[in-house]
Amino acid sequence: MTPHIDEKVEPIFQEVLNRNPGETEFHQAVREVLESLGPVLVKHPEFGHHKIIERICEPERQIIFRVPWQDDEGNVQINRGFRVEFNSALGPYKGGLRFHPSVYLGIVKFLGFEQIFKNALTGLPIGGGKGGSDFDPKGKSDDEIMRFCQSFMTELYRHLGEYTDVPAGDIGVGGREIGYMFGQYKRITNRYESGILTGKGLDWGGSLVRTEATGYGATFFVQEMLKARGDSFDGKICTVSGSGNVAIYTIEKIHQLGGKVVACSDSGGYIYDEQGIDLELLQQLKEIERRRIKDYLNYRKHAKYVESGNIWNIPCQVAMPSATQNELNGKDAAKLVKNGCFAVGEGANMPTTPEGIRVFLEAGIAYGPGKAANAGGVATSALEMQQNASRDSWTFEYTEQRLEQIMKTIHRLCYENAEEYGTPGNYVNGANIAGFIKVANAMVAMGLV
Ligand code: NDP
Ligand code: 2IT
Repeated sequence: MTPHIDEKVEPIFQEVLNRNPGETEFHQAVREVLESLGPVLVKHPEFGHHKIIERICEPERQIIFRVPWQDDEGNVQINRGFRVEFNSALGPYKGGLRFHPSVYLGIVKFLGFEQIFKNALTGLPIGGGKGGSDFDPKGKSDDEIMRFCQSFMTELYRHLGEYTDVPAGDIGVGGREIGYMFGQYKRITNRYESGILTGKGLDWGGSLVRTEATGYGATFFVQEMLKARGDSFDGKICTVSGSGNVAIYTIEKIHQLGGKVVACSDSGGYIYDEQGIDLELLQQLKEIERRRIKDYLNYRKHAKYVESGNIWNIPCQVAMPSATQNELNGKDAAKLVKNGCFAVGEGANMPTTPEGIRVFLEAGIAYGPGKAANAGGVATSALEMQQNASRDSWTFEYTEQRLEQIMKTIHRLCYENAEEYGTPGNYVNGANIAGFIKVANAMVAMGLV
């Protein structure tokens, strides 16, 4: 059935459009959730009475600030910083920071909005938020990155707290940036508060498996979708877009589970390696040397690099978009389905356009939306918070088991809610409904706040 907004919900969506002009990604993310909620209001009239949808679409707090810093040539640079504290019904605001030139309020709000439902699905006590900056880390020296992070944190620190708001990484923010930001927080406040950021280094409060968690978790989610259809990763040809944190550990876990990833990409193009992506080489190029994916060819002569190429043209059985929003459109989806793809798991946030989603749902393939499939990252961040709170650190094996169990539970929740609300197999509805109901119940219980 083609997704549409129920007539009771339509005026709420119109109001969101009016109140947030020009924020197209935010509109897209809200529309997708609201399309799932018509039947929920029928079963739960109290949510309508308490105006839960209207309240959930309005962030609790939005912070926008100037980030001045000096580059290596001594020039003054100005960027814009954001933190949108969207919803704290289930716990402190939790969600990553993105450093990318495309960042503006509409991107931060779409990410923060989706984070509310994603975090609810994890079953852990975390609310939803997101932040970042239009700063472009590409080509910057370590010193420049450090000065930027210090300036960014000099404003952000006053809004953070173990019980208030706990950021982490996202595009352009990894272990290095979290380190610089944690150092600055500690310096300004004179407090060693491990619980104010996640994704920390293993020697200073970080959790094992957090680096791997999003990619591993997304792969576990797809494994569950395949299991539900009596299938597995074994022998499957896969493509994974991106070559950053999420893509790398998606590739690793797929290989561990017996699949073969033949292509990955960055914003310059994709590489195709029919023997399977050489993960060690990819990690050396991307994690250590911070080079372009094109350089893979220098070491694997038989591979192919297609500049500005479209990775979704490559035939595969499982596709895992793990780069950025709207990277897979209706045409790409149709091509994937035509080429025999029968499972899609989103490591990235909102990588598939609404037309693409429609194609996947109409084709009846297993389609796991980002807010469910990539929840393993933030879930493991919540496990890092647990370890910090108890001044403990768990083993890799134990933490990975917890992650796998969480992903299984999220899959089951999505699967069951999709069935209960009359759209079996539709993980989009399942995720939106299951996440929304948890947050809505908490908001009703806490009164008008
Ligand atoms: P990284 O910065 O580590 O990697 C991002 C990758 O995506 C790079 O290969 C990058 O290529 C590519 N990319 C980014 N922006 C664009 C763009 N506008 N066009 C084309 N390619 C692009 O980020 P992550 O791996 O952490 O994040 C990837 C996705 O996963 C994002 O959607 C993020 O929101 C989501 N996510 C991340 C989580 C985490 O824990 N890190 C958790 C849940 C979701 P290039 O280097 O050329 O820019
Ligand atoms: O989109 C996401 O879930 C993240 N970038 C991870 C957030 C977190 O707080 O770990």
